[in-house]
Amino acid sequence: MFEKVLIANRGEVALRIHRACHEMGIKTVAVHSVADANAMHVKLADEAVCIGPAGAKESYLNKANIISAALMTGADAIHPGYGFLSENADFAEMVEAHNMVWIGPRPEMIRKMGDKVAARQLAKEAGLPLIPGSDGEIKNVLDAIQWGEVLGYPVIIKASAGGGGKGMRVVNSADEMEMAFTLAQNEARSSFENDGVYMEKYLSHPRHIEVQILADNFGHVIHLGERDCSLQRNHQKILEETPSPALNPEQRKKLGEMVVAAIKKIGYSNVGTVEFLYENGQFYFMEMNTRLQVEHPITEAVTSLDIVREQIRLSAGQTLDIKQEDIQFHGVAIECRINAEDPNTFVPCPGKIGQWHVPGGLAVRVDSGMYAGCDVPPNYDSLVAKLIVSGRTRNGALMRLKRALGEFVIEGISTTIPLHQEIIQNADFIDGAYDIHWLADFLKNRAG
Ligand code: MV4
Repeated sequence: MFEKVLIANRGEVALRIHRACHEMGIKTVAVHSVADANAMHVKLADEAVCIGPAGAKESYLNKANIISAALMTGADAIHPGYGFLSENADFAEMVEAHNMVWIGPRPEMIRKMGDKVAARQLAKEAGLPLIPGSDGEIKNVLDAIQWGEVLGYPVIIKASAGGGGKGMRVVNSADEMEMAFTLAQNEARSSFENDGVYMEKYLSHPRHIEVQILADNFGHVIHLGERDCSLQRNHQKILEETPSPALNPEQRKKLGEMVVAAIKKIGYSNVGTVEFLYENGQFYFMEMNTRLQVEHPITEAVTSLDIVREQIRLSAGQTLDIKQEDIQFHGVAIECRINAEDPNTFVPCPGKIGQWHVPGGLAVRVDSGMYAGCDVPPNYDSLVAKLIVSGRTRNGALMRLKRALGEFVIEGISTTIPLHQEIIQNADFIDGAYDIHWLADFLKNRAG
């Protein structure tokens, strides 16, 4: 096992990884920007290295400085967390080239899954159901119009190098195609330095359902159930829950088995998440995330597993000693992402936190890097805390969530707590009757 891990991240996820390391007897190295000199992830770590000025490009995305910090402190491995360099295959290769372990899947797998056309092909070969779409990239407008005919409108054009919603364009008819194709291609080129695009049939009212997997280097694969992440705004998830209120136990079992079989065929190892769109009782592969995810704690809450601990073990080359039949799912867990944002306009609201009091009690978890008197710098993501509650039933979890949100005190900045309080009292939400477009409608109606 590793003796020392460098955590190439900040905020709550840096704390999350630090905690898993310390429970395993592993020393931690924090890296931080100038703006984060007083951040909690720096205080908790055994050692800390400043890697650059406030801007993320010059600090948390500064590959050379992070590698230097790891070499200087004698770290055996680097954990990238989520965001920043977590799905950067070049960085993963750099870590390995310097004889350290990358805590994540093999760089080649990150690269393949980062190419959405290649990922679709891999998923298809592994037996996952795809959204009907183009075989490979679309090269020109003529090609695009032909695929539009084949698939039937509406269709969606996506960037091969995209993901997470960047560079997508819905096309409703052949008339719109020339314009949409050209814009999508240009947008892809300027955003990703890669103008590859492909096309899928557009699903108009799907849910976003994703499956967490764990896989070792010896072909052992298990799934930890699904998460419903349909509640999102501008491709930023706001609230996630497990199990999905849309699935019955039979569908859940089938989905899990399908994903495990596919992951074995693909030969993927480490933690990962397979994302699906779900509409009219059908699942369609969307993409695969080759990292630890923000919302992993809801899965931990219903399985009692420590996903980061397992990830570290897997990366150290240990076998997955948990079998699928050892996994028991109990109850329901829900996560609210609490952002430093205006709850009505979503404008980021960095600043100095005054009073800070987190809720507690049975089945309540708060993951946060914040504390009373700390700064929320303007340079990074606005997430200030994740509130995760669980309950024996969905209703029980919702009652607990309402209670916990009411206990939270964050002064000095605006947060999205009031938005969560409204959402969880909505009748549709309480019924679990929401898809990926539900929140936009809710916000529109709320604005009056
Ligand atoms: C889609 C889709 C409808 N039909 N693909 C958004 C993120 C990116 N990973 C893929 N996305 C979508 N792909 C087809 N064929 C709708 C979305 C989508 C979406 C998906 C998941 C969660 C929220 C979303 C919000 C808008 C659009």
